[in-house]
Amino acid sequence: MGAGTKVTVYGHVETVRRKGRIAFILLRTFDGEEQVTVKRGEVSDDLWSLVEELGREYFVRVEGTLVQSSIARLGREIMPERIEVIAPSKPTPIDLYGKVEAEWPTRLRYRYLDIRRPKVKAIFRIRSTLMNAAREFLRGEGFVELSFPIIIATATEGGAELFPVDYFGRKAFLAQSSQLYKQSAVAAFGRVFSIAPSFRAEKSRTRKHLTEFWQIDVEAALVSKRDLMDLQFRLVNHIVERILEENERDLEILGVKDLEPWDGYDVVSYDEALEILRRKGFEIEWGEDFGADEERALVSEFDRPFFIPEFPAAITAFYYMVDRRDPRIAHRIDMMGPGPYGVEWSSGGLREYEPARLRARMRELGLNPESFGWYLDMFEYGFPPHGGFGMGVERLMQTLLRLERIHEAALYPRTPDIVEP
Ligand code: AMO
Repeated sequence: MGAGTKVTVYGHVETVRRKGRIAFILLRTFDGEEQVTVKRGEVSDDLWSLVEELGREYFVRVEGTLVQSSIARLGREIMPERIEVIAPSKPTPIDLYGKVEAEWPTRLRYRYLDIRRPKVKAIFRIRSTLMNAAREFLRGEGFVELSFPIIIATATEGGAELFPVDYFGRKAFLAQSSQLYKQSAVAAFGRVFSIAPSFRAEKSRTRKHLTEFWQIDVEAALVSKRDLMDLQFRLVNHIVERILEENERDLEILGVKDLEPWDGYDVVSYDEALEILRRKGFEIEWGEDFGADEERALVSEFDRPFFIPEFPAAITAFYYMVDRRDPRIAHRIDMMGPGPYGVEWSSGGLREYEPARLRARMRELGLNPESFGWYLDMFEYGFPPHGGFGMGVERLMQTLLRLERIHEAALYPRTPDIVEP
């Protein structure tokens, strides 16, 4: 749009400032903002009196001429010929414009209004880029995108964290992950992924837990642990590059200045991670998983992503492969985001694909192999060695966008306390 162009814009009225015979309407459009400058005498009396009636969040249509202006804050302004109120607004219960945000619980209560704020919109435009970039990257690497069932009959990530579904009188659950299904598909396609919601009935009220979150779930035949680490590293860097290309203004709105692709990643053994933590005063024994405090302390030591490429077998899920020489170790790989906003971004690893070993492993972990009927059976039919990972979309956003709490990365976050709106 150049100077003096006829335009029609739609938007919400943010402010109307009147200075004598001139009024400035700041309009929030779907993808930015516009200033409408109304001069008494130059517009019809009807239009001038309509300006008097405009209130915040009125949704209006403006027809006029767009002109460049060196004094307007946006460098341009619209001189209106017609303004039409399409939908008026009640006064909003939260301030959508001020620098000071409403308290988080209040923002959530009115989330449908909160998401109109430029900062919130910036987060979700970036999320849109992230989703697309992940898809684009994985397809480029020869992965086939599939959709797996959301209503399933088995726990995949621990029985206590299931949301039950009454499935015509039978017991079913919301999927905790695509784990069993993505593995099944790898024998057919070789390289598969899905981007889908996961549901965990965890009563965790932390800065990094949601009860409904999205995973980039990836599985590949014939991969090494190094392949899995490289793939994830390149995936994350591709996402970062795309965000930098497509969301410059959004990053500015969010005040994120130092996002850039990383020059590499570190690999930190479980034992080394224990050492770092002990040096920092944590009392943690070999065999324990890292709690929230430990994780925070660990990631703050790093300024680029790192992988922990093995874990004690006793604390890893049944589907991870146990080392053939050292049964205390399982080939689970966690990818950790670095820095003050760092969190675990993904878990993954090599899978057990020999049915007898898998059965024994389930028993060891106190699971009943009988309840994994089809999943165990499928490994009897020429199943290729494979591995994969599940990366949390909101977790990744939390680190990249420096979000204090993960909930800000979900349009309508679900927590133990919140299921509405
Ligand atoms: P895991 O349970 O570690 O592994 O989940 C994978 C990733 O999903 C994210 N995540 C969460 N994000 C927000 N809120 C939660 N409550 C939450 N729980 C997990 C994290 C985590 O790293 N099937 C395996 C993955 C695999 O091995 O392929 C799994 O689900 O980013």
